[in-house]
Amino acid sequence: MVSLPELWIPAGIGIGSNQDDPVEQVSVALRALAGLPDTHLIYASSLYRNPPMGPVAQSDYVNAVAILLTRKSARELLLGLQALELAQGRRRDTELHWGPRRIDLDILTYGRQVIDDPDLIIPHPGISLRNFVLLPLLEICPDLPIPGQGTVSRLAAGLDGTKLEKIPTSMQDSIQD
Ligand code: A4P
Ligand code: MG
Repeated sequence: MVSLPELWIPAGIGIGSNQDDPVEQVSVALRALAGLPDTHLIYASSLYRNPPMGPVAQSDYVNAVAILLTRKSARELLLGLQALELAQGRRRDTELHWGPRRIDLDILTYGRQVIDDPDLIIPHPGISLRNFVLLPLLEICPDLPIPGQGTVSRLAAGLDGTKLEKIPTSMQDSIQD
């Protein structure tokens, strides 16, 4: 019997925090992503401090993005990310929609797949409007295709990055430990 090669899919992950030492929370999340089973962390962007988007008055966020290679299905990956959020102390029951959170892990892209289910939308619908997603993606993978929308570099052209402050590496925990 011929065994099929394992299928590894590149997945873009958005990471955000604005509670409980956001630099530390994002660094912890990157290390946790590096330890996900059936998954490799390929690239991690710098961390960027930036003002909150949306209607809720809240503290600044720290955002970053990562590229994984995974053998998980998109749905398994979502469950994996939600388990990491829970393990990191995210409390969905007390959160406002779009309000402050300790850690938020979103699937931005999963290969070239387009998924439009009630509980899983890929590509993430906010990508083209979010400089805190596109500019970190531009740093690590400008040629990444966002299905139906063009590449990261095309989407990021002309975006205002003046409110994104790159956090010096010395302030981040190393994710290589
Ligand atoms: N869901 C659907 N598609 C996906 C996907 N591609 N990845 C569903 C992850 N989850 C996905 O998510 C709610 C539901 O979305 C999940 O149950 C999942 O089935 P959530 O994280 O529990 O709730 P949420 O935080 O209200 O939604 P979301 O979409 O993560 O929030 P947003 O839109 O990211 O808003 N400002 C700055 N500067 N930086 C930020 O990171 N984040 C928010 C949160 C507001 N303002 C911000 C930032
Ligand atoms: Mg989320």
